[in-house]
Amino acid sequence: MYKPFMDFLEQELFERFDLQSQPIPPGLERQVSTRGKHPATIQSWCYQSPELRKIRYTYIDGGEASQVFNSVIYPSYEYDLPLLGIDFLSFGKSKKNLVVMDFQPLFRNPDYLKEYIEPMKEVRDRYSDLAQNLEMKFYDANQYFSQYLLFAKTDTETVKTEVFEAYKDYLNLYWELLGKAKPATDPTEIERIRSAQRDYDQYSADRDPASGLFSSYFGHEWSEQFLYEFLFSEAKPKP
Ligand code: BLA
Repeated sequence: MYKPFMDFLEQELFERFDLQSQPIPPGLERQVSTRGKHPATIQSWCYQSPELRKIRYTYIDGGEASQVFNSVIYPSYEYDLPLLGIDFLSFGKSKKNLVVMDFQPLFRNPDYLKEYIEPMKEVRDRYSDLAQNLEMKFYDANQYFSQYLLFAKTDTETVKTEVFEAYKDYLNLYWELLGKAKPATDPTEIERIRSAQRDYDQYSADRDPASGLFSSYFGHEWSEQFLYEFLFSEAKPKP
């Protein structure tokens, strides 16, 4: 379902960046669940490059029951760029697909939004039926999401066509913004960015709507480890 999206991202990354594979804690890189009716496999990849400190993506292949492609790209602490977030989900035979993609802003002051979020408008406007203004139940839409996120419930045919086009356009724009970005040299500024990325991890780990899904497939302990030691590894686990 979303494998072509993952393959495309991988290809882009290897073409554009000098990637170094990053270790994933033992037991978290790949796991097979036999708890449900059908086996489900979860597998993750992690890289870094000089300008991207963490690139991670995960694929859950549960056959017809579940297909998920999730990714976050964290720029190095010298760049205040938004994080690139991708969450594409497909559950059940009904083939309802939820697609979310955004440049997740670390700050919200007008200059920041003008520099990194306004450029998304043009792309978003080309795919206005994929910006559905759905309500968020788990997250606060005004915290780490932009005004121009792609957020849609749609059918499989649209995923293969329009969503894939939109995905490539958003990715291209992200590479463009990264290419133009000037790295900070002021340690105070770098610390401000580091701290904002850490807050994002904490916020995301504590609210991740996938926590229940991970627990049901792989158990509570594995789920907590996956969230706090891999997906959002700058976050501190709840005491
Ligand atoms: C929603 N994401 C969801 C849901 C699940 C996941 C199960 C709930 C779907 C539903 O309500 O039916 C799944 N989240 C995952 C998985 C991982 C994960 C499998 O982190 C990790 C492997 N989510 C992100 C990122 C974005 C994101 C990077 O992880 C940014 C684009 C967005 N996911 C996002 C949003 C929703 C969602 C906006 C709807 C949440 C809401 O209703 O508040």
